[in-house]
Amino acid sequence: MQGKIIKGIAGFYYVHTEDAGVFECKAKGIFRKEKIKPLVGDNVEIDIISPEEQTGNIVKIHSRKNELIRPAVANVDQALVIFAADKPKPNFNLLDRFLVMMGQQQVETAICFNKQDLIGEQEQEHLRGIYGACGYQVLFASAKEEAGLAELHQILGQKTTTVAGPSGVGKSSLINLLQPDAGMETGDISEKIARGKHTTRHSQLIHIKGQTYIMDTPGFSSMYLLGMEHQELKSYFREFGEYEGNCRFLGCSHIHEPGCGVREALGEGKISPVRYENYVMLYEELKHRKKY
Ligand SMILES: Nc1nc2c(ncn2[C@@H]2O[C@H](COP(=O)(O)OP(=O)(O)O)[C@@H](O)[C@H]2O)c(=O)[nH]1
Ligand SMILES: [Mg+2]
Ligand SMILES: [Zn+2]
Repeated sequence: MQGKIIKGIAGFYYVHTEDAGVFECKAKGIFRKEKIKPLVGDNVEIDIISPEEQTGNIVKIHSRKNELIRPAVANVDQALVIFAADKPKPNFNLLDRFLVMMGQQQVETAICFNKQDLIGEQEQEHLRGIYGACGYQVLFASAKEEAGLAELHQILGQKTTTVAGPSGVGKSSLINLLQPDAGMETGDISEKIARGKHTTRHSQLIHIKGQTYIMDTPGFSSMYLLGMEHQELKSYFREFGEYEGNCRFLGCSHIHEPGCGVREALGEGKISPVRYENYVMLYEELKHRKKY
C-alpha cells in the first residue's frame, strides 16, 4: 500500500494512507544498508503486517523532490508563514529572516497575517503593500471570525506545506479550523504554561484532505541564518532585483557604495525602509559572524 510518513517517533514511522488511515510502521533493514533514513514527508510503500492493529513495514521510499533541513521534512511544496497582524505585532525582522531561510532552501513562501479582526483596512493594505511588492503572496485571516479560510484552503490545496510562525499568533487556532480533527492545543502562552502543556512537540504532518498536508512546526522566537555568505544575502531580497542594474558597481552590496540603484529606489520610496533596514542588519550579522 502507498502512503506518506506523517510522524516519526523512536524508530516508529506513522504512515498515512488515503484509504485505510494511519499505520504504525518499522523501516526494515534495507534502509540501514542503503543509508537512507526515512523522513517525515516521504512517500512510501508499505507491507501490512496487521490490518486490525494497523501495523506495517516500510518497504520502499520513493525518491524525494526535496529535503529540508529546518524543519527536517521531505517533499515540501511550499511554506506558509503565519504572523499576527496585531497582538503580538508582527516582528518584521523575524519574518524577513524566515523568508531568507526559505529562499535559501528554494521553497516558495506565502505569508498569512492572522488576527485580521484586530486591524483596520489601512494597516492591512500597508502590510500587503510591503510584502506583495517583494513578490510574496499575502493573505489575511481571522481564526476568531473564521475569515480567510477559503483562501487558505486554496493555497494549501493538494500540496505539502510547512507552516511556521511565532507562538501566540493563532497557528493552532487556524489549523483546528482547517482540520477539525487536528485537536491542537490553543490559548494564551501563560495559560498553557500554567496547565503544563506547553511542551515542545515533534514536527509532524497533519492530513487535511486528499493530497493536502501541512507540517506544523514548533513556534519559533528567533532564527539564526546558517550557511550563507553576506554577499549572497541580497539575492533573497527579491525586490532589489529590479534596481540592481542601476548600481554603479558590479557586485554592489547596496550598503555604502556610491551610485547605488537600490538605495536610490529606497530614497524614492520604491523599496520598503523596514525591509532595507532588515537587509542591512542581517548583512552586518553575517559579515561579522565568527567563522568556526
Ligand atoms: N483576536 C484574535 N485572537 C485570536 C485569533 N486567532 C487566535 N487568537 C487568540 O490568540 C491566542 C493564541 O492562539 P493559538 O492558536 O494558541 O496560537 P499559536 O501559539 O500560534 O498556536 C489565543 O488566545 C487565541 O484565542 C484571531 O484571529 N483573532
Ligand atoms: Mg500552537
Ligand atoms: Zn547597489
